[in-house]
Amino acid sequence: MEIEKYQIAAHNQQQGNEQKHRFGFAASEHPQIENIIDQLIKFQIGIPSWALGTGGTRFGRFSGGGEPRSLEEKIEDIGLLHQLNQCSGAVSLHIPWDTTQDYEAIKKLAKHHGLRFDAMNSNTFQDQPNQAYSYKFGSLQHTNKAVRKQAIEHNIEVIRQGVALGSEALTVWLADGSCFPGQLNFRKAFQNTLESLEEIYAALPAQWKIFVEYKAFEPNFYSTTVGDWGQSLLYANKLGPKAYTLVDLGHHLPNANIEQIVSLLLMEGKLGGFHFNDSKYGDDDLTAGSMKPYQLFLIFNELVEGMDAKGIDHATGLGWMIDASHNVKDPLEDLLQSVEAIMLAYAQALLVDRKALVIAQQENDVARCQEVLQQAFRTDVRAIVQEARIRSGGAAKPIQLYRELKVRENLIAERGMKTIAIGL
Ligand code: PSV
Ligand code: MN
Repeated sequence: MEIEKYQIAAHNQQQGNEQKHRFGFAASEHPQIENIIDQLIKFQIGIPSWALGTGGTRFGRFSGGGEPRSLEEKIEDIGLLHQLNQCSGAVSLHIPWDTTQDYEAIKKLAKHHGLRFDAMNSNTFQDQPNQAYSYKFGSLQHTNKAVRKQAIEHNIEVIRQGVALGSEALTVWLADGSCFPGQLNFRKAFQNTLESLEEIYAALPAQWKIFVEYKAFEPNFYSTTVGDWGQSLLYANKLGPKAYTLVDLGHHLPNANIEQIVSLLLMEGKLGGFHFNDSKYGDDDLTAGSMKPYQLFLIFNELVEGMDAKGIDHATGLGWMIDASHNVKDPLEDLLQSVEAIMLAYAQALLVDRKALVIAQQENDVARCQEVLQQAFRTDVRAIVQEARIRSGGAAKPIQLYRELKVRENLIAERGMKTIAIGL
């Protein structure tokens, strides 16, 4: 299914003058509004290919039907999102789940939907059928060189597939670690992982980056070999200039100050990319901004400040991707909500009065610092984000139009009720 331009135009027409009034008010309040709109229009969020189906837990999975059955259908779904909001213009693939035989056809299809390929993800956390060695006790860290070699080769194969599709980054997330004290020699595990990553790094084409994603725990519950940003940064520094840290918002121990992590990684020139999601307890993979919208804003506040300080382009400087799972919502509606929350946080961060904040910080005027930040956070920027979306050809109210056009019902009619998207 595809949404036609005239359907979006008719929907936008129907919204009447409400948006004009709301945006007019925002414009009168913020003289820099056109600049903010330009930045919002350029900002694109990568959609993970593995988040288009219903997620589940180890206790069960309740599919809503119409899930994409192939890579082509996953791209079609992301195309629908992008038609609706015009800011989901990238896709992040996971190999081998998304391996294709026809790269040219996939590239053409993505182009048709206005999508580019963001970071490719390797998978050495699951065993694949016909695989010679098991990853039960790790992959790049494994005590057996042959297992490490197999995992290295898989990552190099992912780079090869990414090159064929026009991607320019590889994200490595390792489940490697240990479940019990004494199981692992930490230093040996680190060294093995580093040596393996060095071999993968050596296979990166000139323009490519490698993102080392960290995670505190799960599936291993005693130690994780890339367990936090410090360990990821160690690897990235040792590997070289093409290596960066990737921050997944759900991968920290409770109450970690993620905005401070982001700020320091940017300072070190080592922040490469993001996996957006939200959480209450652990790696819950919930809709971005659904639990802690203030935290999301504070992260964007550091991003904007830190990127501007370094002259990094907001839209292209980092890999902006979602990594979420949807147990009870329609995956496409959930992704629309995540993208919207990210855009709102970005817009609010662009509104922060930086000069006033610098002065207040310099003067140790703590109350004023909070006032400056919360002035931006408490601003209703929905009309600004909506205006940017409408100007770039998207729908004023993406979820409303999605429902009016009965997109899910159409997908179920096309694909059936019992389809299962390949992924987790
Ligand atoms: C691991 O929890 C993770 O965040 C990594 O990014 C994986 O690639 C992704 O989820 C899907 O399993
Ligand atoms: Mn992730």
